[in-house]
Amino acid sequence: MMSSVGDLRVVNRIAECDIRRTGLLPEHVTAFRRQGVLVVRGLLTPQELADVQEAGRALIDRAWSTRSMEDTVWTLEPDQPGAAPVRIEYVVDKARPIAMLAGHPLLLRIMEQLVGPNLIPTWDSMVFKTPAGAPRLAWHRDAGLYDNAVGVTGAGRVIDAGIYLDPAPEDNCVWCIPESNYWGDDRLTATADQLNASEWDTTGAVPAVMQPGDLLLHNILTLHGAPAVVGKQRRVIYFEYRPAEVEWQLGPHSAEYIGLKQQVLRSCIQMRANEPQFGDEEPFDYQPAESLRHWVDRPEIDTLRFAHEEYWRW
Ligand SMILES: O=C(O)CCC(=O)C(=O)O
Repeated sequence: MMSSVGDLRVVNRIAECDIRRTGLLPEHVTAFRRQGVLVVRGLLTPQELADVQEAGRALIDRAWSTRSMEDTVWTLEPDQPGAAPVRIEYVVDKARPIAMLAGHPLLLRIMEQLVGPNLIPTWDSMVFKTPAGAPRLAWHRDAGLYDNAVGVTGAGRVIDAGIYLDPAPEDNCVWCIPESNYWGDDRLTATADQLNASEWDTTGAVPAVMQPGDLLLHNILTLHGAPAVVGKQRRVIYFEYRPAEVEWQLGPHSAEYIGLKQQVLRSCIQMRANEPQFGDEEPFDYQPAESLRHWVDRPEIDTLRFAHEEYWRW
């Protein structure tokens, strides 16, 4: 079901932006602030999509062949029958095409518009379903929530950006409840408990049906979940972004983390700018407020992996 309001298309109630046709328009920003979710079509070119798909394939193959739990979440202990990997952390450090994706100028301009000029990357992960299967992802808000989270960021400046490497049809996609980003804790908990009481209940939710190369933005406060699936592949690269001033004042990471992740971002932008494939692009111009340029005077970094647990403030 699709309706059209000017340039803003509304599909099953999630607003959509055709990014290479219109850019991110004020009505897309308004829809995201209101609903806590926005579909952005066609972020990746076919070549970049193929490169990141190949990188994703290699990371999953490595998980299967090593059965390692390092930075990798499995459904069961990896040596148990039926175990399957479902998540790999710090993927920017593990694959050059994913590091270059983290420097994508169109992606970063969207994030700058929504998060503000002081955006920093916080989490980077690949969440995936292999044909071996993945269990339901229960209804939840994402981690790293603030006290009084709705007051801090109900309108959405802490954002998860999911870049799709495979199709996500209705029976294998993320579902979310628009405007739940404004719910208080009691309503949120009661609704999640109710929905999670049965194997898969989508009451009040809408599906985020995605195509490879698309981007799904969700406010980390938006209630979302995904059904169990077997026999299908769906890989999503998730980059989370936060405003540095919020991280500086409230955490969850230490102040030192801000400078390190700004260095990661700047390295990814530079890596992409040096790559002939992206020679025609205007690189993203990262210009946070002067007082929040925490990379200045820091030693060079030799990794893109800064483990959360070494930098928690809480
Ligand atoms: O891509 C998915 O299936 C959902 C991932 C998710 O909600 C999460 O990792 O918190």
